[in-house]
Amino acid sequence: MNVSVPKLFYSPQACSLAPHIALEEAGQAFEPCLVSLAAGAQRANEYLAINPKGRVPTLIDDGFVVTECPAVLLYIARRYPDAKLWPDDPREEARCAEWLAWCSSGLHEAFAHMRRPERYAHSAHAKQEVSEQGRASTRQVWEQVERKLAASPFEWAAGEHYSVADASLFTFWIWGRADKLKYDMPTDFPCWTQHALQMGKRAAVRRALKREGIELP
Ligand SMILES: N[C@@H](CCC(=O)N[C@@H](CS)C(=O)NCC(=O)O)C(=O)O
Repeated sequence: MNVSVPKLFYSPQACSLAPHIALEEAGQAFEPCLVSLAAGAQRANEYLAINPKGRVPTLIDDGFVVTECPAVLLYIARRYPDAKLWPDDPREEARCAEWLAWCSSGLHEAFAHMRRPERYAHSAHAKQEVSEQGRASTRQVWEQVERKLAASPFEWAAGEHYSVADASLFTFWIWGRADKLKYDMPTDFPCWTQHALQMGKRAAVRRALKREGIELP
């Protein structure tokens, strides 16, 4: 019998890390498919035929294709309900959705202005300005995340329970530590770092980090 398993198209240290973690948390078979952004593989015709946006992540489950981190994470959580990755409680659910939206439209977009100014401006001068402003906005939004976590009495992003919001938040902690931003995460973002350390204790997180060649927090 030919049993197809979900395929996750990911690139190391990209935002696809969050669904990668979620699939590991689900504990069911999946096929990780590397799309090296460093090598420009997202622009290859073969990949564009799967995801015309030319971005990761893409998840394919038995012919069903889903893109965009919040949607991919929601799908994984609903597809594997036993893993309890999506909150039942309405307030935790709203908080989880809030984090996913903010990570995608706030954190990721601020970072994209810094890293990909050519998306937003044309002349060299304008691109430089967008990039510089993007760097400043990224720092501001990272500080907002830290304040939001500091004000929360809960261990996990959505509340008492672990959820896909934690995987998403963790991905941006990894970006904060990485070369492009090089923030001193433990000193400048202690609550977020505490969260990252908790994440690093989870076997599923460790498996995903290992596959992507990322150091533990
Ligand atoms: N809004 C999308 C953003 C996806 C995205 O921009 N992914 C980046 C990696 S973090 C990418 O594939 N970039 C490739 C490129 O810009 O060429 C989502 O939430 O999934």
